[in-house]
Amino acid sequence: MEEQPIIVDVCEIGPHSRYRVIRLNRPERLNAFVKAMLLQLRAALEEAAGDADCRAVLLTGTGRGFCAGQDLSERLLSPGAPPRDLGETLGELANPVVRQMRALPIPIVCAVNGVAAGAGANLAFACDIVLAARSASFLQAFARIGLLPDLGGTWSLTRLLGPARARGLAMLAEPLDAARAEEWGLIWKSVDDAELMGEAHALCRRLCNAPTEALAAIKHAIDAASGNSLDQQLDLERDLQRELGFTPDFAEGVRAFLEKRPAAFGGTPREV
Ligand code: LHQ
Repeated sequence: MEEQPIIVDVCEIGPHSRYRVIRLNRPERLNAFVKAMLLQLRAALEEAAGDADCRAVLLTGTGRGFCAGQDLSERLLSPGAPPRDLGETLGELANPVVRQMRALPIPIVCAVNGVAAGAGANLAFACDIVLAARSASFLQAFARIGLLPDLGGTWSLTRLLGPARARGLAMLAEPLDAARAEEWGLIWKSVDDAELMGEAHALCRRLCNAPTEALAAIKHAIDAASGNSLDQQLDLERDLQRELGFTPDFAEGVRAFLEKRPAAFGGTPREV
């Protein structure tokens, strides 16, 4: 049977509310990236962006690994052949995926089901909420083969951990287990292996019932924070809060609080 490197499932939550599960699916290669996989990942994210009722994405891997980064067998040189242009692969295939993930106005939950190495680790860190199975590990494998962290790794590691730990991980290329990744603030949570997918789906359901526009604003503001001064960030918060103050979700949130009942958010398709 022909390989299907990306599998997408749609989970319906209610009227105008669903989430999409995107699964990296080359388990015999620990879901290492090949060109078709990056192209299909891009298409799957585009579909999610274009689906007005899609309120969260769950990204995970099939089998015992999450993703082992670039498939290195695609990079093996035959004698005399010129080296492949890695900049082209990043510029045309991988970087657009990270840009799409950050531009997507809904949360991306990542369920790291096993080892996440090289570009695979940094794909996880490009998500919004990262859960990892206790047995999973993160490996900035790049320096082992003469490369630097890509897919935004030098940005996300520095931002999440600070330069001291970012340098250590990138230069020493040692694995970091899920518990330590949680302790360091690199991920949201590590959970028992058997509970990973249950927790990830529960989070997605919760996010589907959350105020969609507020989540989009939170994602945008937190991403903008590292490039902004406090003054700029205060202005951005003012502008976003102004917009949120006019949403039905805000009105419902306040009403529900005062009526001492859980809020019933959403129900209208988001703008695409
Ligand atoms: C693999 C791979 C793999 C091929 C496991 N390729 N077969 C550049 C350009 C464009 C876009 C994106 O980014 C990049 C940069 C990068 O991503 S560079 C980083 C590339 N990745 C790595 O260097 C990681 C290589 N893999 C490993 O170090 C290990 O496999 C890890 C630590 C991930 C897992 O170790 P184990 O649990 O001991 O598994 P294993 O090594 O036995 O792997 C299982 C199979 O998967 C094995 O094949 P086999 O036929 O022997 O069963 C591996 O050869 C294959 N595999 N990673 N990246």
